[in-house]
Amino acid sequence: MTITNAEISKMLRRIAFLLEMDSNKDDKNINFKNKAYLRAADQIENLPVRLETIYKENGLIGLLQIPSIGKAISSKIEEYLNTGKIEYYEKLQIKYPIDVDDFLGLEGIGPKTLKEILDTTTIRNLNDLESLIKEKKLRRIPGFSEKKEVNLLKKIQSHRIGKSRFLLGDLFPIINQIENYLTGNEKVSKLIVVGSFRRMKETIGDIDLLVVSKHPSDIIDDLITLPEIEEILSRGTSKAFVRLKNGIDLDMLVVPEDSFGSASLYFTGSKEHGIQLRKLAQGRDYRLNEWGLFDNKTGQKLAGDSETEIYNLLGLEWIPPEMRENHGEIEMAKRHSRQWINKIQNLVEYESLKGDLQVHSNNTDGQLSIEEMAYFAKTKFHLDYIAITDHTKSLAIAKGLDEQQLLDQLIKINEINDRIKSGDFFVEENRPKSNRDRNNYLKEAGTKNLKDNRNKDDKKFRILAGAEVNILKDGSLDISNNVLDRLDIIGAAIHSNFSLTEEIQTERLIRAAQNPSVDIIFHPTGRIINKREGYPVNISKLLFTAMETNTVLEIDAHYNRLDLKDEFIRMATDTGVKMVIDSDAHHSLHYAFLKFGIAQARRGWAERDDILNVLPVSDLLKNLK
Ligand code: DGT
Ligand code: CA
Ligand code: CA
Ligand code: ZN
Repeated sequence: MTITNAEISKMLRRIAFLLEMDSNKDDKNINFKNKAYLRAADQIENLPVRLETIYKENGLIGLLQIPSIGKAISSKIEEYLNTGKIEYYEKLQIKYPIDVDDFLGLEGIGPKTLKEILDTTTIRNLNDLESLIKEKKLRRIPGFSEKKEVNLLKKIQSHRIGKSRFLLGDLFPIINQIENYLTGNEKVSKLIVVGSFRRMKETIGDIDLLVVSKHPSDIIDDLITLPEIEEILSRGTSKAFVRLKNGIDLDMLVVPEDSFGSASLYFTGSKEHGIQLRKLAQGRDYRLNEWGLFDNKTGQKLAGDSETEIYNLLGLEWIPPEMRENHGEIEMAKRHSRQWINKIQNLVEYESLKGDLQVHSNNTDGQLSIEEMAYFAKTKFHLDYIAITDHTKSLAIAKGLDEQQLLDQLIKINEINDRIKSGDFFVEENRPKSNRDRNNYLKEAGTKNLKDNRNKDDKKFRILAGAEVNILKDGSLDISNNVLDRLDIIGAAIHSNFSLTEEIQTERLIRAAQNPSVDIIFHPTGRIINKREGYPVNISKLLFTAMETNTVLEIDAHYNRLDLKDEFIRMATDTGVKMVIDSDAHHSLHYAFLKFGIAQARRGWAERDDILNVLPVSDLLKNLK
């Protein structure tokens, strides 16, 4: 039996949910327990190595080396891996016989509220809850109202839609595993993941995989024995359609070498982009499909093995997948167009960021110390600077810092910077070790192929002292300007009062941007993909103020935010408003999210000049207000 990371983390989420249901409001211990399960679940979801493998190779000790996995949780994982069950969970399920999965991630009804509903009703799943609302019975329970019913019904609906599309970042580890597994097969000569995944869309409906091989049937056999697969929906001699255990479908097609380009062009999409290309082909009396580009008159195949060749024969330059949305790229990509060639040459590139300007530490809701965040930023992700931007005092749930704590943190950061300048901060012996040794784990965490340039310019690494200041209801900040001005960089963000009108929200952001201490507006619309739409903002007005005040807008690279959206990024580049791409890291592993921010920027056609943190730190600072 194989149990995937996704299954384990889901199981931990179920336990966390039931634990929270089971807790009294003021039982600190239980609250702590349930959060520990959630942290472990987050960690496991982002793990590039299968837990089962770690367990097979190193046993319980191996599990314990993973950050956020302690004794209690590791032994439950062990039990799950060995027996497929966790007794602790089964017991909780007897007490609360509900379909937990239905409620995981449902906004508006958390475990505690559900418990209140269960005290007076016998609902088991989401359908029951929906019926309860439709029968106008929920409002009879204290604390509910007609208005809440209407709201909740909307949330249930968007929850259902959300469940059918997956976040790009959630799929990354599993797609990498499948890619690695198949490319290890000597019968596979080429492999590419196409579809919305190659276009790096924020959410993915299904995974499309294209393989070149002379032995299609063998490859299909190999694919369908993957432990990640739940169900084979259909299989042919050169294609397979399967469902993975995490619920997403995977479409695999094996094609001959000389159709690789045309097939990847076709299946990368978008559909609208493909339709335009086929129109261009028709205009030249050609026919374009997944097998190649053909001349209608002679029936001859003109191209097929390379995308570039096909684009060129259609009179176009090659178009990066992130731009294939029929948003004007086809008109602009005319062959030899200077404008287009410049655009592509200047498009912001993966791996081009020199720093990360939204990083949290364990002084607030981050998981690691400032030293650790700096150490791993440099040694594992090859960044030259980070800004520590912890939350500020009015964000109580994140233990936000007050003025004095910010100034204390500034002193601490200066000390660390001094240690860095002295030259030996980044040597292995000085690796910060907080609670347990995570070396082995980080070694495995996909960093093998990064060049080891340690020592060369270690001394230049710089930690900027910053803050993620909270924007209050009226647009003022919760920290006074004279303290903010002593820090290097300030991001301001909205974390409360989400239901105000567009006019008021825009006014709040404009006022924050007009504040001379604010350098960046963090995650400007506050959305959480599939969960929360974000507060309404008049982006044009915000951009105008940003331009006038030289305020930077952030592209938050965390894959559940990716806020700004691509269309807003394009508006920002058109307005000349500068942006930064930040990981919003609460753990060093989160630096890996930066690539999603870059993808988002590329989907918004942003160029290097539009993104300030491609610059060295001194130039970056010169460009801030
Ligand atoms: P998704 O899966 O909803 O996130 O989005 P895609 O873009 O991956 O869409 P999918 O998986 O349905 O199809 C993959 C690609 O195949 C799509 O981007 C373009 C191509 N394709 C699929 N169906 C059609 C179609 O009916 N017409 C055309 N022209 N292309 C199609
Ligand atoms: Ca797809
Ligand atoms: Ca598909
Ligand atoms: Zn924030």
